Amino acid sequence: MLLLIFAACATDTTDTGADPHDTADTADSGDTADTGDSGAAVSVIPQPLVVTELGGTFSLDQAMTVWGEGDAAPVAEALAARLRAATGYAVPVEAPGTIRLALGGAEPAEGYTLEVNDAGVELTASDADGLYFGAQTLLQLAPPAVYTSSPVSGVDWTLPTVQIEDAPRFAWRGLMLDVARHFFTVAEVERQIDWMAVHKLNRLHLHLSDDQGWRIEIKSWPDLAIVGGASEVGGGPGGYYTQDELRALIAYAAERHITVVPEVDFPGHANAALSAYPELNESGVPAEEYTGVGVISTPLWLDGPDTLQFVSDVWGELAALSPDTIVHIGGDEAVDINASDYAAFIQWLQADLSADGYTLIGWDEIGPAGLDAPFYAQYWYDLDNTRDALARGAQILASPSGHAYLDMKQSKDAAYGQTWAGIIDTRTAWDWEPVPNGMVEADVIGVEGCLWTEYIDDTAKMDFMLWPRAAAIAERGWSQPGTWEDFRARLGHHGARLDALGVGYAADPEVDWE
Ligand code: TNX
Repeated sequence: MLLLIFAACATDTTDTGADPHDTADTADSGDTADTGDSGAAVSVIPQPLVVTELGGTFSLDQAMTVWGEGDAAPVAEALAARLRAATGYAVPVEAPGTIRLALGGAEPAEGYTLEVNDAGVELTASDADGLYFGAQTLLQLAPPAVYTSSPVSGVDWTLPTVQIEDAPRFAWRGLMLDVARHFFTVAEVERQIDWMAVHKLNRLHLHLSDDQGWRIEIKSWPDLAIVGGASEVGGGPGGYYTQDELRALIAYAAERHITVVPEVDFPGHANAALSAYPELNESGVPAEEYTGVGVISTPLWLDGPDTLQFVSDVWGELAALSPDTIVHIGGDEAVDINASDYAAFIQWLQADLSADGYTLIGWDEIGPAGLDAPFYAQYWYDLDNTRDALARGAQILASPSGHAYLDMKQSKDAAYGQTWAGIIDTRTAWDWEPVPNGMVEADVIGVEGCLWTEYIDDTAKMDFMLWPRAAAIAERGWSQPGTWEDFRARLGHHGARLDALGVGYAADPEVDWE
């Protein structure tokens, strides 16, 4: 019997101090002791809280059934569907169930208890999220072929017997995709949603506007999408989501227990919007389309007679589509707007959103803007701004660019990627402490990996930049701190799962891929 409880071994989260648009290497990778254990037969990412191996095995055969009723039924159906696809067995959802899912446990939110014993599998949770995440753990106990899309023959579908008690360290375990610099279709984003679910990531933050493109249909300002959507970095065709498409994407994510967080970025990074409507420009003529790779940040004309109505209309439509009450207002790099105008705009936007019941999150620049709680600040660059936000009652979402910016190169000789926040190999994406110095755990709502797409123009590059580093971020958000050696060993096993899923991941040479 092996009991694995992970001890704290934190590394400092410090300000990167780097200029985000400077090319210097400034990674601050912390160090942890290499004393971990590979976890033997049970090798799960993200690492569960308590794993007790019972030393036996249990086999799933063609007679297996799955059972769950009420709110457990959709999770039972999803689990059965995955098992059906991989094994080719019938896997009916019927009582009493070889694999039994039940709500009504005393587990913490999103947590679960999973036991595989000689008689079958018991999965309990207090909420459907917990059951869903527990089902993800169960799948990782099975051979990696459990992730294939068509039946594989000759596989012995054996599970180790085990007791697992698990719950996330943080409530928000996110991934941000910048679909503005390059556009990615609903289907392309859904692939990533599938893989996020495998890793218990539960927030998909979509960066829907930037200088190079506008990606969401706004019915009251149709040229935003039609004109502002027709550009991207490099001069490609761009694109946008209709509201129906975004609704479908949100529903697809929700079935996988992932909440979509939409962002349109104001008051900076507004060039695409300004290119669509002359009246949003002080000059009275539309801004010129921008398709460069370099970061500019065209500001909104805050004194314009139509500007606030425009922003209010955009958010009126977008917030109504949002599945949650937290929406992302951007707020970064408004370099051409003075601090008091910036603060007045952000405060106005908070009031406008809160009148409709929404709470905002913004990049850490919103810290000094004088907002009132509740709100959230996404720490990416400036710890002083982040501390200002905390002092105003915000909770912090941790995306320190030196660890969580997945658009950085993973090695010095990588063919593409940024370097201003450092070289981020898998270890650097894994090895950091989400609670910044001087803050406590309750100050932090969670972690988020960010993929900016100036250099990412197809799904092969997207896969390569996201995986396995997004798995490292997922572990940072879900699990207690552990050792790199232990994660490295589990990741070596995990490669076969990523292969079965069809993920074109970067095979970091530090990992012994099996
Ligand atoms: C900084 S992060 C930005 C983005 C760029 C990114 C490139 C942030 C809030 N702003 O506009 O895409 O650097 O790494």
